Amino acid sequence: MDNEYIERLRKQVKKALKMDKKRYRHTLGVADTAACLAMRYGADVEKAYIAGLLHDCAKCVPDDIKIKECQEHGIEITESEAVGPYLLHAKLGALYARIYYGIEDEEILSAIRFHTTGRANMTELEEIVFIADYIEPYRNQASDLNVVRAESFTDIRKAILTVTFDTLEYLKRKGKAIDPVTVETYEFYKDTQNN
Ligand code: DGI
Ligand code: FE
Ligand code: FE
Repeated sequence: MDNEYIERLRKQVKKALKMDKKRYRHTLGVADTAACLAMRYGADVEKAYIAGLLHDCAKCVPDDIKIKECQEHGIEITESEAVGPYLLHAKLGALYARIYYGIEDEEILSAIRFHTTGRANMTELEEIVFIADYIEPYRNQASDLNVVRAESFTDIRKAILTVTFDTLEYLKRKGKAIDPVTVETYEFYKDTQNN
């Protein structure tokens, strides 16, 4: 990895997340975990690390600004994103990665873009960042984390199915608006297990 370049990105993202103490720690956890998963699955370790480092770079932007900036940049706001603008940190994060962090690599940008909802038929890098976000060492809320953590390193697609199933259950329980893309992710990964 290009250590000086990565160190610059790290400092910049640390500053961007300084109002949320635990967010930077989570960010480093995701970057390290994504790099480990890339090693396991033969993906590009540096790209995985960078995508992990930047995946939540727009997390600390106030929700009204998220909406305003998405509108200004022609980013589509879905119904569930209008109800829960925090979801927009993924799309906005990809935009910030490009314009503020100089990331031109489309694989990295789409891994950031889809890290919250996932999508059907994710690229390997998208899968890695999606899962790393859920299993990184500092996460402690999900009930079956140990199962998902082990599964992530043996069968990442099965792990994605477990995660999306649990997320949908959680959203239903909480009565939150479910984005159709989250459902598409679940359906797709369910089908991969049956074939
Ligand atoms: O940003 P992080 O907290 O690190 O993680 P994240 O970007 O994966 O966001 C996690 C939250 O997003 C979690 O509470 C579940 C929620 N989420 C995922 N899919 C949907 C969703 N929330 C809504 N309302 N609708 C969805 O489809
Ligand atoms: Fe996120
Ligand atoms: Fe995250």
